[in-house]
Amino acid sequence: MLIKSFAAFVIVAAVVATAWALKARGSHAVAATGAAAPTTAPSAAGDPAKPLPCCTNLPKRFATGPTTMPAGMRWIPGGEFTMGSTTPDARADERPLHKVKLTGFWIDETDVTNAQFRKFVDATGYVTTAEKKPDWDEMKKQLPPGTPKPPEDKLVAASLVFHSPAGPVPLDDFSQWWSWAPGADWRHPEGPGSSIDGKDDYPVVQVSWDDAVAYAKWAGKQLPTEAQWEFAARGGLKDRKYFWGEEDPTDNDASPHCNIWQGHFPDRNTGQDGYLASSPVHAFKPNGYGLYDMAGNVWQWCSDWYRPDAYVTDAARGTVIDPTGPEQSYDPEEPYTPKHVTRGGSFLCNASYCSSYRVAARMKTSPDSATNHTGFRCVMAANTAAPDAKK
Ligand SMILES: [Ca+2]
Ligand SMILES: [Cu+2]
Repeated sequence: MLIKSFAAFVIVAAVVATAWALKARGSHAVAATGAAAPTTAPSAAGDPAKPLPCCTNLPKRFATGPTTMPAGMRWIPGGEFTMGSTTPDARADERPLHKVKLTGFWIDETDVTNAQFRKFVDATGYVTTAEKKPDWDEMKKQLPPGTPKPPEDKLVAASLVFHSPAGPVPLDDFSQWWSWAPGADWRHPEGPGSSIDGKDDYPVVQVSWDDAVAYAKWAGKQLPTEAQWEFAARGGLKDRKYFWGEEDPTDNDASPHCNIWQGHFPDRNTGQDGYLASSPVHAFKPNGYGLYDMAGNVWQWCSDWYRPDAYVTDAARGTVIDPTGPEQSYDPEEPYTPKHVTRGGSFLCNASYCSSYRVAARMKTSPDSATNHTGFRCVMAANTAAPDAKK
């Protein structure tokens, strides 16, 4: 059964912490993927997609990265960029603008797909967070002191699922469209009765941050830092609002750039972009770096802890190099709940509500939360051995 009331929602708050974020930020966020492959190893000179005329025959010991292109990954040349946004629709935590310098890295062209995640689960027997009964002793650490223990029939394996309400609802009450759904997990993203049959090339969803990290470790990769994610998402464009430029998405785009919500959130989705929910990872055109779904489709976990003032701290340090985020999470909207950053927005994002498909938009979600619009992709350092091509 689904929890319908806000009160009941609060009770299971530890695993649904993201929903607060959405509510408080005016976002429904709780929440992508590929292109052509470089043919040469990355070098200190940068972009491996461009053969280096003078050093393609250098001995391997001069190379700084894998000598073969990791399958399904793209090389993001290092560089300096301006992180954050000050556009009128930018949220407070996207400010101030600050300079970031990054070492080059590999990043998955697409979000991790159902087929890829299945390989991981088949190989390891891994059980995801959503498939486990919540541990009240852990949950209560993330809740205000004195929060009563939920009834046993709510403390079951479950996850958050979006349901479109029948009509317009107040946008400050996310419980109108998020339900705590027993039986919802990565194989059943919308709960019992739903499945991922025929969706091998869709992004895996209903994965917690812990699940994403477990997958990444198995694949010999990592989750991207927030700075890596934003740099990669910008696709080589400088100071743009979207990976395609400045043009705001509309409900009638002849050629939509990404999978978001058209119509009236959350009760009427026209699906004008072709998808009412998530889309296959190659459904929309990639960005300038050949990366798919760096806006819309599903949110993507990053490695960083979330703090709203993270950029204030970074800006005070001058140009920051390969930042990994704050040492500890703090979200004043939910001070007891640690949260990691999510990026990219999802098929639920709409300009009226959160426009989180902007390259600088940030969201935050507790590590044990999973939803049917959150997935992830991985990165790999340049000096890592190329992982199994299929992972
Ligand atoms: Ca859509
Ligand atoms: Cu959104």
